[in-house]
Amino acid sequence: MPAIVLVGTQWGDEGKGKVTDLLGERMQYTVRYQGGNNAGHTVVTPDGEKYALHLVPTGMLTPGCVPVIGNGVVIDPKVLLHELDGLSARGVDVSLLKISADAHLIMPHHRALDRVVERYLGSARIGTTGRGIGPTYADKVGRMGIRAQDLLDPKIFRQKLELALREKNQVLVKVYNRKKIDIDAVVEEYMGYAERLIPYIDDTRLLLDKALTRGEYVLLEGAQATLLDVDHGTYPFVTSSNPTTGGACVGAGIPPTRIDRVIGVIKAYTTRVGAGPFPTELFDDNGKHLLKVGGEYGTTTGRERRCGWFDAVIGRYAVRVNGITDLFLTKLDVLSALEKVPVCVGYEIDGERFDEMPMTQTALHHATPLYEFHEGWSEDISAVRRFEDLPKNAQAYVERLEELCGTRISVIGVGPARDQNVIRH
Ligand code: 2SA
Ligand code: GDP
Ligand code: MG
Repeated sequence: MPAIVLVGTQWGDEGKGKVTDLLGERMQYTVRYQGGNNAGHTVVTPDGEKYALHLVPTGMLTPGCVPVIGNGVVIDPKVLLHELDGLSARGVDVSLLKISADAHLIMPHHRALDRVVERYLGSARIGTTGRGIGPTYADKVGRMGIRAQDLLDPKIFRQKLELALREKNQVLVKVYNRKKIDIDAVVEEYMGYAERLIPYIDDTRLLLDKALTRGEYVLLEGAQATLLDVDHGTYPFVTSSNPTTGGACVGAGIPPTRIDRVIGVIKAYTTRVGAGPFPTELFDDNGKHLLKVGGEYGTTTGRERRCGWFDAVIGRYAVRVNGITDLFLTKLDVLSALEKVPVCVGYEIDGERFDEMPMTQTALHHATPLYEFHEGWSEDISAVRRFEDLPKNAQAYVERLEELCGTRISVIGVGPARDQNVIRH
């Protein structure tokens, strides 16, 4: 059963792109199973080339690996084609890409609604990426979506668009005072995309089933993360899909019995982009230090990420919700040169101690972190490749995180490049 799921454990940007790229060498297929071009995955290849991927699976960068955009993904065709063209121009072979016929399409009305709804929410805004993700998933669940397979038949495409816009144009004009969307223009635009995208459209769940039956390796590559999951995250400050392991089965169309390992990617501290509760967030110079040394800026929107200390309550929660078998700890190098490294081991909420994620969102908003203070290390660790060569205090920090999260930390990232890792198991 060689299907492996890779999930983000915190609020995203843990370094999933780097880890997927590293594992990609051993994979025959890598599959995106949720999200869309809200994702931003940075990969630095051994020759120093830097790629920022949004919609295509990271396996695209591994020669011979088949990249699959699963049914659970929402696709903005214009962005996808732009991304494919950009990669081709840099010499990447994009010809193996497969797109699920059931993946939903992000339409102009979805992008328009995402932006205008955020504006209307005012101080209650989510801080979305503005890419139309939420409205596209809303239409999917509301059974008013348009799918990749609809590109195959211009008549059906137009019918579905007319139906969707009958309602959405009213909303845009009457509720939000925006211009209505012109059906003919959208049909023409999308039929242009169809011409180029049709060769990639496939029955990806059958493809993956056959691959797994042959014993080939499939990596299910999560975007965003556990606390951004619409069911298990800090709702409503979440994305509109299920990045957690369960979502991998639904979004790729493979059963849970096929999954062998779940790798959780966890940053040595915590970041979040967008609004919502964040108990260990720092508003002082330490926060600025992590932002600067960690280069914590959104890969898609360029927004500054909020930064804070490692939160073991979140680590434990992610391990539990996803069934994580191995953790990949990233960015340990960013913590070098700190005198003390605090770790949040629990919360105090209205006088009560919590070791696990509180049941209600209101409680999480009131959580005060309970810290343990670890001795820091001053050495630059970016060239270290063996655990025993890490400074003793860094070793102790990793071992304590492992103990607090309840799962082994198999690999430690000490820099952005593919080979900057300490491999333990
Ligand atoms: P959306 O656009 O509906 O998915 O936004 C809803 C919330 O989900 C958050 N979100 C993200 N958080 C971290 N990283 C993401 N990808 C980009 C990156 C983000 C960027 O890699 O840096 O460039 O800003 C991502 N995508 C969605 C989002 O901030 C909202 O809180
Ligand atoms: P993703 O969304 O989880 O794929 O993460 P992003 O690519 O948005 O953000 C992670 C950033 O950290 C990227 O710029 C990576 O190149 C970088 N990165 C990943 N692992 C490490 C590491 O171990 N150390 C350092 N310094 N940077 C890392
Ligand atoms: Mg990212």
